[in-house]
Amino acid sequence: MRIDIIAVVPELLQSPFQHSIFKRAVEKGLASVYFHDLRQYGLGNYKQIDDYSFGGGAGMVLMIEPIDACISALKAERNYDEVIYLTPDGHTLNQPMANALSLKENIIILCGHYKGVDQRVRDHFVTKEISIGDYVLSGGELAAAVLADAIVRLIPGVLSDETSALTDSFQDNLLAPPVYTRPAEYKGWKVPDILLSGNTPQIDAWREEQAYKRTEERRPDLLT
Ligand code: 6GU
Repeated sequence: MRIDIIAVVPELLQSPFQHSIFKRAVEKGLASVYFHDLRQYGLGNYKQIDDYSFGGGAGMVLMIEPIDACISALKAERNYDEVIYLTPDGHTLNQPMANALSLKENIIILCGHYKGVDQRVRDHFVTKEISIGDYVLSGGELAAAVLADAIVRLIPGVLSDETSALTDSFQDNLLAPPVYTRPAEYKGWKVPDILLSGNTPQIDAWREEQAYKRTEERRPDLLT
């Protein structure tokens, strides 16, 4: 999978992609990520990318020309399955959306900034609008890192233990159960006996029960 990210502050994006999951995915040739500085497509000597909102109101709006120039340059090179716009008024990201996106070949992620982008960008270039939750970030860059992480770790072969994505929270609409590692006792705090028993069917049953209890307590909405 190839991911092209268009951002106003691409510097915010560098570091998360140089470690762990992304690093491994890139090294294995399973994913590649490219960053594009919208400013490079800006208008005139000042490389203008935003302007005042028609009709008045506070906040600048990202202009259509630089975004069209950047997206068109990318589309001239290859076909894209999706052009995703990250915005707090998008559809809230969930695991099924991440699963579906992990099967795509090439995607563009456009990060919003300021008061957002000219509506015509959304009407004519964008194919999906995604929010990462009900709170407001200063820009879409960090949201892009979150979205890309959620997608890339699901590409087959990226995780070393193939089963581990399957037992994630949300993958079966249940939160993950508690996990423990050595030592079996620390300051008198013991690991549940069942996990040390070696009885796999009983351990599986315990984990499922714990996952259910945790979900009921914290996220009853997932059970309905
Ligand atoms: Cl995608 N962008 C911004 N600016 N804020 C957000 C968001 C996105 N998702 C949640 N909050």
